[in-house]
Amino acid sequence: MSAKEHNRNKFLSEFPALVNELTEILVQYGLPKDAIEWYQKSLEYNTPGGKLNRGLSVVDTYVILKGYKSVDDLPKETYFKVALLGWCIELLQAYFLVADDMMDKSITRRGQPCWYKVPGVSEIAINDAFMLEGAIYMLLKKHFKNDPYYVDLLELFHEVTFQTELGQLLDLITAPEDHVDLNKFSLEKHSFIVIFKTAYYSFYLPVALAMYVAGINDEKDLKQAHDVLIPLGEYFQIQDDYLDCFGKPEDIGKIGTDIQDNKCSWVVNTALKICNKEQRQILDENYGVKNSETEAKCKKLFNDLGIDKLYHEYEEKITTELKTKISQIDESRGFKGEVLTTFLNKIYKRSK
Ligand code: DMA
Ligand code: MG
Ligand code: MG
Ligand code: MG
Repeated sequence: MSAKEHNRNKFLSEFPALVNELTEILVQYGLPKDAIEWYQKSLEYNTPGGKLNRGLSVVDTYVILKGYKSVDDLPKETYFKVALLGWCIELLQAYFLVADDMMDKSITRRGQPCWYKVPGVSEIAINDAFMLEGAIYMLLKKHFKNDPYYVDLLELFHEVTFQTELGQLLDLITAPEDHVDLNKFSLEKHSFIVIFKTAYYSFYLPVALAMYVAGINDEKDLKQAHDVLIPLGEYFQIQDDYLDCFGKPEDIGKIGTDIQDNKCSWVVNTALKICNKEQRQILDENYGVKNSETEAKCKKLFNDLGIDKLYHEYEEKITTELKTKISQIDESRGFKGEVLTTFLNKIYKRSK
């Protein structure tokens, strides 16, 4: 087994105990058995099935900041706490995804039907999403209440959640179902949307959490981390947009919906920037229309425009820029550029 698989399995093995803790809360409240089983099923269906990059990153970051050689060198109690924070991000992610899939009318997620598509769930998924978020604060209170950085953790989760919701708001209102107006799109608007809806919670949050636990939390260091992780998160969501159109469902575990959903994605914004008048007309007539023929016409146009090549050029350019930024990190107070390099290596040229 590779070290990567080992770390993932170790992290996964913490999850059942957290489900038990959350179950115990419902038992204490005296909830009936069917409600307890429903919550357990929602937790298990929606939380552990993904790549777990965000959750694992809390552990990886802590290990690097504290100078441990491997995850196995952490004291048991410390491992439990950083892994728990990792699972709190995965719960946050589960909460966003359950809601996102309803709002985006998606079909599959992580290679299985979206939660709201599971027979008998439908709109109950809205409340299930809230309860996935609620789990974070029950767990934080139980395990961090007496730590000096407890309020920092709470404020960070709350602020990042709000930022993500602002990004989702802008993503949704820029993609109205009944009115396609490509003039509303731009790469600048795209940048704003993706920084808010993805970069904060997926990239800044895991590192900032590990920094608080490690006690390396000078404002200057949080800013250094932020200033690399936000553009890195923007790059990650540009990959997500690219893969929505050009990725294989077997790889990404979901069927792309951005074209039919009229999304302000990197792909369409890049096309809008370089297309001629006739091509623009094709987009005006076919983008955001809910059927697979119009979707195929858009995909053909994206191929004709060489979006694929532009994407690979973007990927090389941003990677070089980020490496330069990372090389300039001031490590005098204990923060380490290696934390950021590890992140970059995880996503560079990803296909899933
Ligand atoms: C992702 O946006 C953002 C959040 C907060 C879930 P998206 O709709 O592009 O994600 P996906 O492609 O995974 O549905
Ligand atoms: Mg979506
Ligand atoms: Mg979405
Ligand atoms: Mg997407």
